[in-house]
Amino acid sequence: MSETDVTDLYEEFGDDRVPPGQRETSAFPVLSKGETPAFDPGSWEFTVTGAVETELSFSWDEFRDLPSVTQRQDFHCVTGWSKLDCRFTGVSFLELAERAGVIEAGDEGRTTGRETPSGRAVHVLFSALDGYTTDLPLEDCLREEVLFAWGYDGEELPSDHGGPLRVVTPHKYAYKGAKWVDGIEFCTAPTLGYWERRGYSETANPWAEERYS
Ligand SMILES: Nc1nc2c(c(=O)[nH]1)N[C@H]1C(S)=C(S)[C@@H](COP(=O)(O)O)O[C@H]1N2
Ligand SMILES: [Mo]
Repeated sequence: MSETDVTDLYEEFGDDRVPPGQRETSAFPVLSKGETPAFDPGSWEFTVTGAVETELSFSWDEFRDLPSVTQRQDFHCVTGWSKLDCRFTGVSFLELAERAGVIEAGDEGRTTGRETPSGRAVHVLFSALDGYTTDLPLEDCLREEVLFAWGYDGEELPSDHGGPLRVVTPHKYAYKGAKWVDGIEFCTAPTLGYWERRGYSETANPWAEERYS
């Protein structure tokens, strides 16, 4: 399977691949606010709602039939560790945003939030099976490396790491990547997720050390 290496995305943000204040680790620690939730492939449903032209929902089988990509990415936890060269396989955020009609390619391939009857999408709220939520400005999500990942290192994503499906955000601290994700809502105004309400940064750029707000 072909693989795209996006580990050079740091060049957009800073001089060093490992962001300031981070230490490289070879382990892949598990960080969850609670227990790993149960996953039932028969009843699992993924929804795309909010300021879109067409709200979408997918069963597990339908989600797995979506076009997928494999990428080599780095993973930066706000608690100070970074794991380099993770291989994630999944569906790009752009793929879902296009299917729902959130975005429209402009002249130079740029994307903009589109007006819908409920307004213009500017923000995204991710939800998950354990009740976790996290949010990001829409423009920070409209990037090829934001993936809904079901595969890790050629295997199914382990449940502790968010299997069956998690978000990965290699350009952000990893709390922006909802494990056990089961929905995205396109919002017409900024809204705060679980850690963001508790003082963590909304934008979470590791190269600017945006840890807390
Ligand atoms: N649903 C859910 N997603 C989550 C969390 C969580 O508690 N619940 N923790 C976040 C935090 S703080 C981090 S650092 C990463 C950790 O991912 P990992 O356990 O695969 O290392 O997941 C993020 N996504
Ligand atoms: Mo974290």
